[in-house]
Amino acid sequence: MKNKYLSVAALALSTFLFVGCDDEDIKDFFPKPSDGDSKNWDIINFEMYKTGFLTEVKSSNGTGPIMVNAMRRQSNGTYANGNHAMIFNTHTPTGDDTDLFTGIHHPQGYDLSKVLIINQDMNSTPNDNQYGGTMTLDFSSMGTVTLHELTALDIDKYENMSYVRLYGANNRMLLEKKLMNMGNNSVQVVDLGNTSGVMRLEVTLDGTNNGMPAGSGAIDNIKFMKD
Ligand SMILES: [Ca+2]
Ligand SMILES: [Ca+2]
Ligand SMILES: [Ca+2]
Repeated sequence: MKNKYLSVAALALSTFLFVGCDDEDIKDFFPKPSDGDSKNWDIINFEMYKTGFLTEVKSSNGTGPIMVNAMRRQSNGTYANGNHAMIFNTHTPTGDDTDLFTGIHHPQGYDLSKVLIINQDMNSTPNDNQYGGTMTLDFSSMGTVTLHELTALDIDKYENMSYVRLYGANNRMLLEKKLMNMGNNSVQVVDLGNTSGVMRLEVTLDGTNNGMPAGSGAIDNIKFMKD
């Protein structure tokens, strides 16, 4: 008898749960992955690298190499010679770049750990260049790739000419996306529209601050797939 009462109670409870849990509730509980997130994107997150200069990276799966270059703009608006692509640790900012901090107590709760910056000089201490420039990732060793998204850090109000641009064969521009100006330490995930046929990704940090060229910030978590 005891068992029978229990099974009746269980049936009543399951009926209650079934009735009380309509489709909307189920959707809320299991949020749908955004378009493309169900695919196995390769991700460049820079976590396998120490702080310092670098000229190529691999994805966290070892896909690559992807050639990396950073052109540094100078205070007079011209570009310096040399590749200034630098790995920066956002947990322990160097070069007075606390606006590139992420981790515990980040205002939006992001932890990007290692990111890519344009260094302000050729010294080995990571130090973000305040006058802007262009970071380039060249995927052409793999033929072409599809770009899903990237994450940008610390794009300030006065850096309002900052763009992500994707290029394919014959240097044709396939996508141009303006970065949002969200201020110090801000993190934004930039949708790259699952653009295929990409050979090169360029991120240009550009603006004007008190009459001087401006553009600082970092990139991370570039999600792509070989075509
Ligand atoms: Ca700095
Ligand atoms: Ca990272
Ligand atoms: Ca800043």
